[in-house]
Formats: sequence, structure tokens, C-alpha cells
Amino acid sequence: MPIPELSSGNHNNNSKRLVVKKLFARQQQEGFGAVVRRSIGSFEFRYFDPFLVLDEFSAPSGFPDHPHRGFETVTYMLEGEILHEDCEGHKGVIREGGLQWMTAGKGIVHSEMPSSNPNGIITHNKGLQLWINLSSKHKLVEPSYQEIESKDIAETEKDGVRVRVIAGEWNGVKSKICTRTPTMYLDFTLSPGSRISQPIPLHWNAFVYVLQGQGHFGDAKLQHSAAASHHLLVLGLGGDRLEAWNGSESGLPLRFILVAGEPIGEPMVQFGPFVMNTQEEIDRTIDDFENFTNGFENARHWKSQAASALGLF
Ligand code: FJE
Ligand code: FE
Repeated sequence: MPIPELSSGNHNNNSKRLVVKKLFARQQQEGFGAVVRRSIGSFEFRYFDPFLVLDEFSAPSGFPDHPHRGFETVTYMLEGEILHEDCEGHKGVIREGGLQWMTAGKGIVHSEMPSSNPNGIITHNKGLQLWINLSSKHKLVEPSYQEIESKDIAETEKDGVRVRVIAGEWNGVKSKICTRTPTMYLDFTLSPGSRISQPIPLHWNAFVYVLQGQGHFGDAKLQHSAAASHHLLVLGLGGDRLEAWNGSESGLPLRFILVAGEPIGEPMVQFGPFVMNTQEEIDRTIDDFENFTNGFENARHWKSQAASALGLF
């Protein structure tokens, strides 16, 4: 979907990216009684090529057995943990500060559930899940995972700015994650009074999502936007970097993610958890899912332990 205000503006390679859209992510019910704050992928903001969905989720919500095809899901845990199991026998825990970069490719059926303590009480959790589209040549690749524990995520601190490099690189510090769709994903924490000037590749779509505190984004002289938690800020194309600062008088740190990606520029047809280029491919995907073919073979006799324990399906 072309967004007029994103296309305007000069493609200046020596200026700041300005905030062209600001959106508050309200809580909404998802699928199986889960609650998420959806910003990208919501009714107001369908698709931000290559980004399909950005959800901030928290327990007690969980996401039992469901399929994906045609894109990647990136789950970054901010608090607590999530248990993951799929129909191929892959299983694991994404712990606080850790990351799972899942390439669903031709198809996966999996369960993503919060863990519970020995009394069966679901423990608190909170995280971000980003859906990144795959280009037509990657849509049907074999599914794969890249998992990084918190301690293995590159992290640096300088002049009151802490950066965790989820994808891409920052000041020569590189993430181990390999991205099929070129993507930059940085987690910034700015102490009061500190600021950043972060290069963003020209022509890449970029956004900020605020997690904590209050920040200012844009050009201090021209135009800037203030935002607090649960706000998505869409950055316009005219400019080569993001300027952001923590002007907070409350003395609280400012935490936000900055994500940018190279637009794929292909037609996109989405049906829930399936994202393809045409309606025909979506129809074939629904067929494959229902008949357990072309990547969904192992889903036929599979049910997650989480769903079994809860008596679901
Ligand atoms: C899904 C509804 C869903 N956001 N954030 C429909 F909720 C989901 C889904 C998720 C999801 C999972 C986690 Cl761990 C975090 C999420 C949506 O699983 F895939 C469809 N189709
Ligand atoms: Fe999922």
C-alpha cells in the first residue's frame, strides 16, 4: 500500500528522517484469547514493506498450535520467557533478553506459550514479535531457526547510550543473525540527556517503537515528535539517519527499538498466517495446510505438549 506522505520529501542523503506517522498501539484480542498491542499490521497500518506485523505481547496470552508460510517471525523477549515447539520436533525456550529468528518459509506449525511455574501458574512475560516478509524467491525455502540467548547478543554502551544489536551492525559491532530480507534491528536505551544520530540506509523503510520512558525523534530544529511507551513512529524516506534524544525531566531512561528494512516491492496477499504474492498461491497454501502437503506433512499427527496439557484442539 503506497503511503503518500512516505513517498514525498527529498531523498536527501545528508539530513534527518522525520516522523511521518505516529500510532498508539491499543490492546486487542488475538486468535486464541491472547492480548497483543498491534501497530504494524493493524487496520490503520496494514503493511509497511517488508514488515507485516509488529506485536507487543504479554502473558497470560499464549499462541497454541498454528501455521505460518511465506515470511519470518522475530520474537524478542523483554521479560520472562516463552516455550516454543514445532511439528518438525524443534523445541526450546526463548528467555528474557533472548531472540528467536524463525524463517517459516514453505511451512511450519508451531506453538508459542508462556511457561508456567510448578503450580501451573503462568509466569509473567512480555515481548515483541515482528513479521518480516520474504521475497518470492525465498517464500518457499526450508524452515529454519536462528536462536540467540541474551548473553550472546552484541551489546555496547557509550555516552549514556546502550545498544543491543539484534540484526545488522552498529559502530562496527555486528549481529550474528543472517537476514534474508536485509534488515536492521537495534534496541536502544538512552539515559536522561543523551542522544543518538543513527545512520539508516537510504530507501529502507524504518520505524521506532517505544518501550519505556519518553523520547523525541526527528530534527531538533525543523520538526520532531515526542512519544512514550506503546507508540509506533513511522520515519519518512527523506534522510539518512535518525536523531533521537531523551529530554525527560523525570530522569527515566528511554528505551526503544529502531527497525529498518529494504522494501521487497512485490504484490502481497495475506490470509492470516499465510503471506504470498497472489491469491492463487494463498488458495494453494490453504489446500496444503488442510491436506498436510508441500511442507505441512508433519502437522498431520502433531499436537504440541502445551496444547495437550491444556486440553486444546
Ligand atoms: C497468528 C493470531 C495470532 N502475534 N506475538 C493469528 F495471534 C498469531 C500469532 C501471534 C503471535 C505469537 C507470539 Cl509468540 C507473539 C504474536 C501474533 O501466533 F500467527 C495468527 N495467524
Ligand atoms: Fe507463530
